[in-house]
Amino acid sequence: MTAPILYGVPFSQPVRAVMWLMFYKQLPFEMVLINPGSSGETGSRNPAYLAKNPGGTIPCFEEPDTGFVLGEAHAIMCYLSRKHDWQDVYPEDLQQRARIDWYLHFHHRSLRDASTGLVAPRIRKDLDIAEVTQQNALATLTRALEALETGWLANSRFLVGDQVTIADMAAYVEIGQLQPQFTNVYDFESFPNVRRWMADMTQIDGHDDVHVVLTDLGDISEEEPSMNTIRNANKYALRVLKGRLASL
Ligand SMILES: N[C@@H](CCC(=O)N[C@@H](CS)C(=O)NCC(=O)O)C(=O)O
Repeated sequence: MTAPILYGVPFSQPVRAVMWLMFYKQLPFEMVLINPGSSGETGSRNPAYLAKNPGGTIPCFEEPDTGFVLGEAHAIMCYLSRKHDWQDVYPEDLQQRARIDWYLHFHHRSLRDASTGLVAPRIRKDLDIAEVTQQNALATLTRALEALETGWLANSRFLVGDQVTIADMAAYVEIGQLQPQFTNVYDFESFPNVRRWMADMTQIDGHDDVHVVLTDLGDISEEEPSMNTIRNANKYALRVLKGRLASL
């Protein structure tokens, strides 16, 4: 069987979620660099890539043996979990699985705004995100963190019970990136349950592998990185990831 391909860059949050799952389950894959928003040869807006993923977003997943292609991080994670029967991260029990799906749907208009409000304005200058959009995203993020703090994480170790699932990986790649050891652009002081959960997530296999890009980029709270710095961090992380993939 030819290894599946994951298209994207390590800095992308949804790409990291899919990579994390595959590292965690030790599923070998090939990583192909696709730059979000670019129409160049390796860009997500290039016709060759749009033919695979008409939405023009990363990640995109491909199985060369069958030509099967799939976009959307959560769809890819659910597909892989079902295909390989990874019941620990996506249990077959109808209600447990439905609760994970609940979070995965909730995510898109809630925690995802961590990137829109705090990270993309510093990293994706090309998107030119309006100040009002950033403020709205920040308000949405704070409401979502309150929901995690008083609901999802109030009575269980992980988002859905005491086992890590794909819901945790999807959530962490958004808010984990904001922590002091990475971009350092949000104060989690008033969210102790979220902080406790983030600390637990750093111990999950694959965490360090998929976060190399953020460790390399470092704190961006004071000084915004140049496009060149970001490009180099992505390239460096890709080299490291490829090295780790070779040993899977
Ligand atoms: N809902 C999508 C979101 C994917 C997404 O927004 N990816 C960004 C990069 S982090 C992207 O490809 N943006 C395309 C662009 O900027 O044109 C998923 O989870 O896969």
